Amino acid sequence: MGKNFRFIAIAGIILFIALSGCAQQTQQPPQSGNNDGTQTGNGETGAKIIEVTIKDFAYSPSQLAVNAGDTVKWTNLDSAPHTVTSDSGSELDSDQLNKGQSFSHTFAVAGTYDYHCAVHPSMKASVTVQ
Ligand SMILES: [Cu+2]
Repeated sequence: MGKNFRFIAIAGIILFIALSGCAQQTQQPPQSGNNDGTQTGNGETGAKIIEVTIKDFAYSPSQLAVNAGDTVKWTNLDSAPHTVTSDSGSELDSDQLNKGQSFSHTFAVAGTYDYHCAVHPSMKASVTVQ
């Protein structure tokens, strides 16, 4: 009788510890990190970063279609300085980009955004946001 009671008590304590251990584990978030909303690509929102290179006095690709919420990143590979400047309005208004420098912009509103280089106005391109 006394032995049985002790066994049941110990078994109960072990069971209690095991259960509370499990409960603690399930309280942890399923994923660590990536919860700050700054994920780049393959996140739940599907927002992407699309790269445009500036080389030989041209934007490549010069015609670009993106989704609202996407970010476009221009990188100047030329020795000459370039900018990313809206033809009208102020959606795109980069500083002068020297070789190796980048400019990023996130498009929130659908539309066609024509832009040019303020240093070389013959350099033209556009981003269409859908
Ligand atoms: Cu330029």
